[in-house]
Amino acid sequence: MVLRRWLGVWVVLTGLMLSLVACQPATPEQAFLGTDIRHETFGGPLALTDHHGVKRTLKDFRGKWVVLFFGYTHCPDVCPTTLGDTAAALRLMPPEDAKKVQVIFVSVDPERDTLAMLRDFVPYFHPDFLALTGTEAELAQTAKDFRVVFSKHTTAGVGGYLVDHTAGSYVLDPEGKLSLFLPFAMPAADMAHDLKLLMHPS
Ligand SMILES: [Cu+2]
Repeated sequence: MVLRRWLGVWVVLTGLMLSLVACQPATPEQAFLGTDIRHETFGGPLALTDHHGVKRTLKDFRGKWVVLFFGYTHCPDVCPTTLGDTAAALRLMPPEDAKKVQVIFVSVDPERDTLAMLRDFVPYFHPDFLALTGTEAELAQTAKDFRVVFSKHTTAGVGGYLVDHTAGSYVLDPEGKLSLFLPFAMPAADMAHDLKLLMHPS
């Protein structure tokens, strides 16, 4: 008899706990770790030339989640770190999800970043990454469209100058609209988390 009574209490308590769990609001894991910018309407056609010499626009990437980053190959820190971390994020994702992501690196140093240079640099991080570049005027317009800034400053070291540039990556949805801004030095696991949440909201 005593056992049955205790069993009854246990069933009631378990039921209560389950109903409490069911009433919990969204867990923190369901929030983006980057900045949600889905309400923003800026952006542009991204009309540039890829590292194979082919003219491209954002429309060519419809159906893909685009991770867009601006930089230059001589960058001593921010660009290699970001490209390496982004490649690591793709490797953390299920292959079928990673295939839906196109990483685009826009070079803002047309003087030194030739197509040959970009062909050597970008696929080193991941074979599917694509570099885009253009004339100074095209790049200035694209940077303005995406609210990115860059400026050269001379140094005594090899190469003669560095290019300060906006760090961090945009994520664009398969229709080409802004979704997230991922800050510089975001861990690969956090990037993978955000991309997964964008692809599979629930
Ligand atoms: Cu850089």
